[in-house]
Amino acid sequence: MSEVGAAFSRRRQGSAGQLPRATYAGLPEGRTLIMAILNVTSDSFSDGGRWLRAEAAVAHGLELAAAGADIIDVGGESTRPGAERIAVAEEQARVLPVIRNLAEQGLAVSVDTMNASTARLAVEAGALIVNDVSGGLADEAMTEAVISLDVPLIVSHWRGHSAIMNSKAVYGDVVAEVAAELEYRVAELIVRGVSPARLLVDPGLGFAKLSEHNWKVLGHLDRLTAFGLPVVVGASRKGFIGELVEEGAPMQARDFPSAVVAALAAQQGAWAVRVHDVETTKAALGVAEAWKRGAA
Ligand code: PMM
Repeated sequence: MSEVGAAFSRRRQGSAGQLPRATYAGLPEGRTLIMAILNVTSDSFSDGGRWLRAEAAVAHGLELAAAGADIIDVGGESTRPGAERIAVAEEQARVLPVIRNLAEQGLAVSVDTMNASTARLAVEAGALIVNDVSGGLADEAMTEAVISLDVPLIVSHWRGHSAIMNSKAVYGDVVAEVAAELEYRVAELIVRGVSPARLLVDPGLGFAKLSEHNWKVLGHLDRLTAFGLPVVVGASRKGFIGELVEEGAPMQARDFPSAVVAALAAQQGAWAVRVHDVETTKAALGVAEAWKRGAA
């Protein structure tokens, strides 16, 4: 077995039968958390340009928290299919003032970035979690950054940047390949020195995945929860959800089906769901929790 494979199976044996370590900086335990999306971007597919001014972004972050968000996920670079990269300095100018302000007001903040330097500055500004949709693959320096910062890292399944990712949505068995690639990535990070207790995984819905791939991966989410690591699911308002509502309907029409996906993901043991509409998600997660209590 390779060094990477051995590291993962050692880690797995160590965690057999235990629930994922999912206690970060006082975040609630025992229920699926709501990670609310705060895109400080000009071109995100569902809310681009709305929160580009720092004051507007901070005000929206506070609204999301008041509505019941547990974590505010602040991102400055759009990762919608086809999106071009932006300069790191531009990303930092967008997210850092917002993160600093929200963290100072006592909110739990994660930073959605593929850049190690942004992750470092964001954590200095008060972010508790680094959410890297590339799982550290886009920037060589990310692994070192999360090790030295000693912060949790959300590792998504990822095959390449937004500009080219749709061409990489080619699978024989999507469930097996996503699980294997993500498992390999996690093992690599562990071999390089990231503590397993600092890792979370995410199927990366929409990243090098067509609708049918997203649904397959969701339908077999147990393959990812079996890693024994906290699982984050980000389906909110994505194109495959949009296909369930009337063509041309406003983005908000995707919030109800997104919330249903959140409840189903919660039932499958998701640690957190990354969403736009906190209120509807909260109601849906309430159903999942009541159902779970009923089943206990
Ligand atoms: N999706 C997007 C951005 N960041 N982070 C995680 N952990 N999981 C996701 O699925 C994810 C993400 C793209 O969607 P957006 O434009 O709505 O932010």
